[in-house]
Amino acid sequence: MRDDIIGAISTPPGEGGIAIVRISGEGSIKKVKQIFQARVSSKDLLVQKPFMLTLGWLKDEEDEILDEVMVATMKAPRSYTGEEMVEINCHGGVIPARRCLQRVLSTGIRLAEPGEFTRRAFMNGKMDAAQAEAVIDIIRAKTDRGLKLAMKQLEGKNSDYVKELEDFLVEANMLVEANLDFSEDVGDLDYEQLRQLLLKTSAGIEKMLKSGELGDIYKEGISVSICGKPNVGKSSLLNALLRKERAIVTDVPGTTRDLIEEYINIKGIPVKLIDTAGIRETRDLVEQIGISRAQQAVRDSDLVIFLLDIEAGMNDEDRAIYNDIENKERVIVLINKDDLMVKNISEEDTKKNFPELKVIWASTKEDIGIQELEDVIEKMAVTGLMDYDNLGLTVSLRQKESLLAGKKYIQEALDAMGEVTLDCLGVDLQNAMASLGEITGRNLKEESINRIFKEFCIGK
Ligand SMILES: Nc1nc2c(ncn2[C@@H]2O[C@H](COP(=O)(O)OP(=O)(O)OP(=O)(O)O)[C@@H](O)[C@H]2O)c(=O)[nH]1
Ligand SMILES: [Mg+2]
Repeated sequence: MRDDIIGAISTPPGEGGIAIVRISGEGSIKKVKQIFQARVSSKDLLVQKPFMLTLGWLKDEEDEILDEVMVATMKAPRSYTGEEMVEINCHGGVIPARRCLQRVLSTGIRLAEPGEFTRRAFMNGKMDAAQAEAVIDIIRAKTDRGLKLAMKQLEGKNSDYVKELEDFLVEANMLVEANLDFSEDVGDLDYEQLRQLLLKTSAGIEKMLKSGELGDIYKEGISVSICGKPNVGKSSLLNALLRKERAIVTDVPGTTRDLIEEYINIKGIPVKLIDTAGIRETRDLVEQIGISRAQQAVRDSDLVIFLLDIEAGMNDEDRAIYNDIENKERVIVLINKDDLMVKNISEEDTKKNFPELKVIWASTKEDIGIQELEDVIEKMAVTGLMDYDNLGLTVSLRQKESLLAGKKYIQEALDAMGEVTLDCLGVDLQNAMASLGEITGRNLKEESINRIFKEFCIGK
């Protein structure tokens, strides 16, 4: 672990009110003192109270003023990284921030690697691995709900939950070890007690995995494609959901020829909406390509809205499109243009044709059924997972792998109980503990640590 002084611009590039250059490492304040002159000349950064801002100027090599800045100092271990830190607030904008950073680096401070500040926080015990992963989720949160979940992880909710499970394993391991060492004193191993402990742990892991699946929906979102034959109102539906005229709408069949993707937030779930070209037989090459893209989008998306035009009714063309959709349980049927007088689709028709499916009667023109559609999308996205809502955990891919490995070892122990020697059982338990231990990352290998931080940006 390197412990030199690192620096980076921590605010995003571009124009802004201010930009912040962050510096961390033993001796940071002394370095900045060399290039900073306080407005009130008696103020000395070295003795300034931590977390207080000092106004002054950043000076270049010729002692000319580079920028007017505010400087905050923090002393170890009371900082983000746990090290001595300085934050220089300079004027926002690409050039001031870059010049400020250059000046900082000219004092011998090294440019930080992506995620290095957070990595140092992790190394210095300021946060565990699960919490470090939460930092990236916070930065990338797409909805309030996603942010809330990430904040819980940062507070240590995942870690607390895993620790509870680890305690069960420790207890189980103690039972086994006691019998290994002093079998005459303790009598035979209470297999039933051991079994209960392992089942409890395994159930806890399963709950965490399910909660993670739910968390993923709020974190990563889902994709929803809109399909149907030309002119049924697919683009009108996209616009209605977006509440803006995004896609071209005309009464000419075959208006949309390419995929149109837009993001919306449905009750905290980030949803990628995909409007597609109306599917039909055509000799037009461009339209053909659009249609094959539409079919691919329907295959790839999590949910499919299948549109029908109430006036046009349902003909063989519609039936063919519907029959081509795989996994019908992810389909929502939307009968559009319900504002029209002429209705060629009745409730009996839909009951007959889509007995298992959710059918919504809508008019994109009159804004009817759009709210209901949103409700249905939300409900379908979280089907089977709502029971785990109260746990409120998000689980990263890395954590998921550790949980699955832990579960596998516990299952092995359960299967082998009574059939193998106690020390074999002990090995399974040790492996299970090691797997769960990876989540908070006490004994994480360099490679896994790198994996956590490789997604970070510079300056975080
Ligand atoms: N009366 C009525 N007309 C609608 C409604 N929704 C769409 N339309 C009309 O239907 C026509 C086709 O709408 P689009 O949204 O372009 O249909 P589309 O399915 O995207 O068509 P393609 O892109 O050609 O596949 C337009 O003239 C719309 O104004 C509705 O709810 N009621
Ligand atoms: Mg269209």
